[in-house]
Amino acid sequence: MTLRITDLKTEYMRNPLGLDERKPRLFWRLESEKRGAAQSAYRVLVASAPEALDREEGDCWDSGKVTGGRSTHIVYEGKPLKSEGRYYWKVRVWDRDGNESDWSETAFWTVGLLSREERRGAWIGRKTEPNVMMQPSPYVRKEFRLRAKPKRATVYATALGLYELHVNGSRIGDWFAPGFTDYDKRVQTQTYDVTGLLAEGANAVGAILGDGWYSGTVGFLGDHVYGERPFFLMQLHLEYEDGSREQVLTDGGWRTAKGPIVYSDLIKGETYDARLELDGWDRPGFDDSGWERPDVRAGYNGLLTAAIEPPIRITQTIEPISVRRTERGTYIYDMGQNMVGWTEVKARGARGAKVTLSHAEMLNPDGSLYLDNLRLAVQQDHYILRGEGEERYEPHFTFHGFRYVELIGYPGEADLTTIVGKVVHSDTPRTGSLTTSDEQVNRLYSNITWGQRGNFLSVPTDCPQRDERLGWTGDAQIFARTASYNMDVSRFFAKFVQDMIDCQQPTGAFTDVAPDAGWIRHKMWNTRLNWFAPDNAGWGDAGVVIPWTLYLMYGDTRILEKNYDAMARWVEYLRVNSTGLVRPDYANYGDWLSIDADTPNEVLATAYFAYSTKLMGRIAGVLGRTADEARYGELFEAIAAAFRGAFVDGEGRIRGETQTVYVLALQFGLLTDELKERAIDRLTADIRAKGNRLSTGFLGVGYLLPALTDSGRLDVAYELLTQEEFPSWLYSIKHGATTIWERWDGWTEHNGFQTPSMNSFNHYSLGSVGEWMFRYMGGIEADPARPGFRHAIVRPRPGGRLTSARARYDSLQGEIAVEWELRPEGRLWLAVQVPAGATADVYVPGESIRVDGAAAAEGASGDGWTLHGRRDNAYVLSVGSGRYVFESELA
Ligand code: RAM
Repeated sequence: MTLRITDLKTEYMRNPLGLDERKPRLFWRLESEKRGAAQSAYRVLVASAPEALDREEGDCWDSGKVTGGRSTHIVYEGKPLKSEGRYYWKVRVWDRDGNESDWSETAFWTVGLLSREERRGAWIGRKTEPNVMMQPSPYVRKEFRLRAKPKRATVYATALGLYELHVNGSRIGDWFAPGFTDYDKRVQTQTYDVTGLLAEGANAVGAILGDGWYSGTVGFLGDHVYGERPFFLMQLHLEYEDGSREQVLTDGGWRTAKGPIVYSDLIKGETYDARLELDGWDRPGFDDSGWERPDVRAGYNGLLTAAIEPPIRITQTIEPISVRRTERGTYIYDMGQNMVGWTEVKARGARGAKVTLSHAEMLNPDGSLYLDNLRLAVQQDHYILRGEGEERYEPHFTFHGFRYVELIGYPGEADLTTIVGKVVHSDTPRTGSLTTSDEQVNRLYSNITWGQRGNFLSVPTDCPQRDERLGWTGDAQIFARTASYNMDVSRFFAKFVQDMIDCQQPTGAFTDVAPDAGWIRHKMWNTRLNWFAPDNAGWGDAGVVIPWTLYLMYGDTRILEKNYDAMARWVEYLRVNSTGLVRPDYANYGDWLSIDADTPNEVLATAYFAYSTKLMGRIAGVLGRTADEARYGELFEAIAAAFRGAFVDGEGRIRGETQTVYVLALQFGLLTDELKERAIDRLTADIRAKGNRLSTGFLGVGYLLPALTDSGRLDVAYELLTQEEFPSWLYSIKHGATTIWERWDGWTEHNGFQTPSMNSFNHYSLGSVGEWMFRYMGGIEADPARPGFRHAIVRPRPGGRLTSARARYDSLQGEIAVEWELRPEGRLWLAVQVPAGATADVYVPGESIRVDGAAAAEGASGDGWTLHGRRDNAYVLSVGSGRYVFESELA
């Protein structure tokens, strides 16, 4: 048996519940000890019961033996799926010699409620308290009797707002459900299997409701953006052994009351009065006679869709590394890491005593919390003690960005065990890792991943601390590739693309934040803001760049198909709103937060117009739309020519003469060969003139090191990477940064803190250099012709002061690992690992190559590998799966 099958997934998830996808896609991985192991055929069986699979009967679908190596995105083509159906599946494969594998383990998925008529629960809420600005969080509950223990019990739940579900005394599910969407258009629903929690006789179900993005504060857009107060909708579907069914639905018969959560707001923090706790409210037998009847909402016009985004979870707890008692009698903790989430505190004290937890990213020079950059956000949680022994508290519907915590009003002596930090974000499993011989570069990589963990919370937010935390599209697109090396963001970004489409303007313009959350309206009202453009270059383009990135990294063609028309409308919008294919010079964000290097808007916008068009051509090609492919290809060439005509002079100078204009022109392919030479000379001259320093903002920074490396200036790329003087990545690290800062000059020796009106210390955009670290330094590159790493291009670029690097990427096929080390006398040692079922082209730089310890000549081949020849001072080999060791001599 040469191949083993592992990691069965449906729609990128392990055994997902409540899908509403009518043709879900199936995934598996292969394992083998043999080099070059690959699948030559597969057979999938899908059945309505596991027993049928045991008999090798696919009563829902039997794919038959299908020839081919594909093991991802296998589209279910069986019987139409039914609401609430359960589908079990397994797969068997054949290797290249025709050997049959064992059947895989059985996996399953369940289907949610597919039709609107099945949504029978009512939206219930609680009327607001008069004359109260910040409203208490409503509790809702229902008690019911079951005639027997059910065979299966499934909850379908959602809220306009946030909900925390409880069943018979247990808290169910994750945090911040149902997530942030444009609630005017859609809300996601979650599905939970609660079979194990229900019993014969009395049972209770309930929820605590939060305002969240629906009715709480959203960024700087104020509160009540979508609605006045939260509403909850739930259906509990029960199935008994005898086949009979029953439902418990939210309706006017439920009960509601306020409880201990005095208020809880994403941006404004929480106050919790433990004296008001409703002991036993989520268990049967609780006396709710004093509770009110809920307020039932008339209806909801938006769509209810099964959750696309991964759940938000606590993924780590962090203990503080130090604590200091201040003169005021408060305690200031250092968590040792700028993190996002909240703190849990334990206390013992008198009834009514109030403990406050205040959170900040930095300290002022006098050691106090630096709160200035929070703007209107209040990162404080207040806990009022009940006065009965040890009490523990953590907040419900709020989160903070912080490294430091001030504990105020603490009864008794606090120490390092008094608080613990909880790291909270969308649970996108880790897929990448990078370590090098250089501690600072390692720290930089760590800061990049912390920036992602801190900001991927339902949507990719710009920052987690101030009153903003919005899904800025420009930030997301420049970081998308880095993000997808670091973590499995397949569904996270698929959801964000949906958010972008939901707020695409009738003109075709993609907005600069998504969900839009009334931002467009806000821009129109607010004279201070109405100079913003509707279609910012590098922001709106996220609508094309992100789907393309998902295709490249995961091989997802459905995301391209599904959104093709929307993407085409964006490119058409750009075309119509340009003159002679040159985009206008009106206000936009430009190369946001560059350092004394303003890139002219029209240059930037025309370059991005070309880039989106180029990607559209490729996307059309992938989808077999050949006429469109040709049309976009021609349009791209014409835009590139217009760009050169309008902005590039005879000496190859590009208008603006910033580093960014050169790197964009190079990376987007806007220049002729001759102009390319000049551009790279001008770019390096500018970097040299600045003392080997960069000046790029959000957009330029992502392409800077790739452009240098692709143009033969790997040396300059490494110099920038390891530059420690301002502005540089390592400058912040030299000054203790544990996350990527919003601005190169967020804090400098010469000026101290930047303006508090915009100074986040946890913004991932400038961390887009992570992409270069994986693709070039580590050398793990995707191949657009065989996307999703069915075929990888492995081309590590040792250089700079680094003497070794190790990069790993857990692709859909399995783990790809590259490890290189410089050994004495200029020798390079390189180990490459390719997962079963995948292949790679490996570029080994240097002279006189050895493969697996033996000298090899061009044209040679061995177990799993063939050495083809030389290109760009490197040996080029093709390899199958397995681990290979190469050695060479670097010049
Ligand atoms: C800032 C945001 C974001 C950026 C926009 C243009 O307010 O933090 O990062 O995309 O401006």
